Amino acid sequence: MVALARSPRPLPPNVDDTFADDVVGGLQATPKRVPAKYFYDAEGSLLFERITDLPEYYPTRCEMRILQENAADIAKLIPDGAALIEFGSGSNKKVRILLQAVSKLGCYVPVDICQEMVEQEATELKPDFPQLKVLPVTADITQDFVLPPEAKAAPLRVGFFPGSTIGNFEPHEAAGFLRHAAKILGPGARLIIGADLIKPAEILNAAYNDAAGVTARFNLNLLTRINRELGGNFNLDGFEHHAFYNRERNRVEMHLASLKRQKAKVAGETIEFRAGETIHTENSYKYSIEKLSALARGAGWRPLQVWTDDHNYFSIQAFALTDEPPPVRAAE
Ligand code: AVJ
Repeated sequence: MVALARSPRPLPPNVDDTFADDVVGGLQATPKRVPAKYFYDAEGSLLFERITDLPEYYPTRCEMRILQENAADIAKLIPDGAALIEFGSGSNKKVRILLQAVSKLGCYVPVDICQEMVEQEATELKPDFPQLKVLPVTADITQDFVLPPEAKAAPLRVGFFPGSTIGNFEPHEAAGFLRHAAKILGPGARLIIGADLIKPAEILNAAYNDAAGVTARFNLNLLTRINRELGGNFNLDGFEHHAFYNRERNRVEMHLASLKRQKAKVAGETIEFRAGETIHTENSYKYSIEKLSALARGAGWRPLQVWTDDHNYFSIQAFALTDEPPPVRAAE
């Protein structure tokens, strides 16, 4: 047993080791919560890949379709010599569609909190795009990070934020992210965002409660990760996956519900659970096209174009940075 409260791996620059603090802080709060970004250890990333293939989980298929059918149009937003910056690039299958459609990209910068992930991405793209300059950056996209000099020197930068990852943020955090992306990408920038749309609750509930139980395993894997990396002793049989659409707030919530009164230790702290008490592990906000463009406008972005699938389940929305400085940041 390792008594380490912190991950033993050396940390890449740009990434703070806040896992222990975030988990302990979140479990000591009321209601209990853990940030959704911690789902993605190696096992969690594999489970998420499996989720994207589930019959009930429509977002990835819809987004891939939209990208495939509109690649030439979307690529027009990425001029010759531009730097393409992907925020949180878990897999490269979406960006490949864009890379095939653009003629002379200056460089491609995948940014992800997981170093193995960005490096693997660079290696996998090499054989198919031998001319492409891939400059991976390991960073938490919600924090400030520095672009490689070549991306800074490019005539303009285009951000790519697919996968409805923006839905994991609280709306005010999403606004904060959009302002932060504007600052990182700089003058003349464009931004291409994949966002899940509001739709009937039955479809949403099915997508997050798949019959094969993969989403449940993905959710519970967070406890496995906490046990391993933070010296936790969660009993996985004592918790259950709960996911439901919260109509008032336009979000799917995921929770881990304690099946009984119990205690667990994490990083030396004892956490008590009432029977039925939950750890809130994820919000997946669904946006209308208007709501997302309003959020983007408020952060200094001008809506350019929107693409959707035939069912209007998912959207890809493009924005350009306006010349005016973004509105003064309101207190949050
Ligand atoms: C990767 C955040 C877009 O919210 O749909 C999938 C994560 N959670 N099933 C989503 C997820 C449960 C996913 N995002």
